Amino acid sequence: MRTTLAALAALAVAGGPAVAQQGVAVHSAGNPILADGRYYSTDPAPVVLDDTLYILAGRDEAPADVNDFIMNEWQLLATRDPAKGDWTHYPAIARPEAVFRWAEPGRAYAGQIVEGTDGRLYLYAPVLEAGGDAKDRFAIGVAVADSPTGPWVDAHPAGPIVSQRVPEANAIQNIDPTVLVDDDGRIYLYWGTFGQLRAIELERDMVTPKGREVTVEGLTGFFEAPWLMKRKGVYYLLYAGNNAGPNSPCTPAVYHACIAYGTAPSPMGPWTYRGTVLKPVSSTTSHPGAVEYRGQWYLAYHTADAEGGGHFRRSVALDRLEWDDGVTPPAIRPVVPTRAPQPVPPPTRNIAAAATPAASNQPIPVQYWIRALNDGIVKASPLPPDMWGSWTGDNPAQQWIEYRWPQPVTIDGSRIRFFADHPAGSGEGVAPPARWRIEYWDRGWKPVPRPDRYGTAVDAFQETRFAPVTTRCLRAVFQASHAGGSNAALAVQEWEVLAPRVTRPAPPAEPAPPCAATAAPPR
Ligand code: FUB
Repeated sequence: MRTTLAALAALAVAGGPAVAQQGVAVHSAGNPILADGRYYSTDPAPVVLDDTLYILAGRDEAPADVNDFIMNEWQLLATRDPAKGDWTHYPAIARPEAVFRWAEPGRAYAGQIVEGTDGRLYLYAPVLEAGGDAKDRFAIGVAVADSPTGPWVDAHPAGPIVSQRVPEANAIQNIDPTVLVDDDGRIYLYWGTFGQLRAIELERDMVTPKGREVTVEGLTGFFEAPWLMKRKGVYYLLYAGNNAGPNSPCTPAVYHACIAYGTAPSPMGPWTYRGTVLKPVSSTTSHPGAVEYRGQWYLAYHTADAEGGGHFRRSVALDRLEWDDGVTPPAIRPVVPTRAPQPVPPPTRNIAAAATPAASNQPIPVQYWIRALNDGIVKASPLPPDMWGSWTGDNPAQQWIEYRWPQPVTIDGSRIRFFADHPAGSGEGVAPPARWRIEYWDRGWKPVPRPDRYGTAVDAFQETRFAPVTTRCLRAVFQASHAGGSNAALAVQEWEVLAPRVTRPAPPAEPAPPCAATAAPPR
């Protein structure tokens, strides 16, 4: 890159067609880097320029109860000492419609900045192409600048370099570009989502296709968010994978993603799947970017862990990425995600966190996440992995969820939060139960004594008080509002169980065993 950091700062104030911003100093106590919820940051793409580690990120702006990618601009984080946590934040370095004459505002999805062979910087940016009759109008534009903070100008004013029309017709969603400028100056672009991965070589001008667009195979569970890089002559492709299932090395719940990777001996493949780099994070999407800075490799990704965070209010995190050079090709060791020190939660009457959850429907459909029942997280607009549920399959009219504690506990109340997307009795989607009850184990399942009420309303906790019982297992037994089959679906976002006094419940070291000799549903 031709510019120095001092020149960058001057350029940043100067502005331009895509108005660049001056940076703001931010101290981060750990992950996520921006944690206070003022700015959400997503889809990180790290790049080292002038001995500075930059992270290009999108910006989530969805309200807490909106499940949508509201993303109007890209932002930038910069540091010379990631361990110290001193960052400079450039909150708005480019907007789609300001950079690309042919683009619509919004949907500033996952981009990447790379340094071209000419020393200038190129931003590969998925945006919505205005007009046109493509079924999916996402397209990849390329902007050029001399500073990562901009001003960014369209490097290919004729339009996107990839769309459903160019360089050749395709029927995929053309987002999530990743670019490698190889040691020999050749340039490779990968992109794709929803299980479709494409690659193409580009000319040295960084925008003109060279050869054909190819469909990439061999990367087990590829979902989206490819990240192409090279180390010691080996090509690596990191990506968000979502091959889900109870024994999946990636993720048990289909709405979640792990970060997986593969290797190849040449930039266009063939690719061999190598394993998981990062387990699923707290947001449904996961998105990798990896880079070496001052001799240490880092993985950038995003989570829902910032204040007020969510699946559409994500925040960038950065952790060390280590290599196993004792194998061929060198392997990426699983990344250990870290978080800034968290305040000790106040003592609580809710002892659900100390229990192992279970449910009558086995296997639980892969979009749900039974551990959501007692994770303490309640969302205004939850997605399936935020809850236990029974949609799909052949459900009996009666279903249950259960908590098992390692030792007997004394309890006298419950707070449950049902989810529904259809009213009771509609026979469609997920509905609240017609009625329900709580049972405890005492050499058999028995109704809790003197329950005061069993509310069935959704989107608010329904509290039930009962006379104290001491037990190791507790069940909520639901009668679906539909007679059975796939229409008898139920869902619970959170289930709290209350002890008479406050404690600090800790998760069980090992899954607690069932109380009943058999796991047969109660009568
Ligand atoms: O941020 C929008 C989309 O979410 C990205 O394009 C995907 O990679 C996922 O992170």
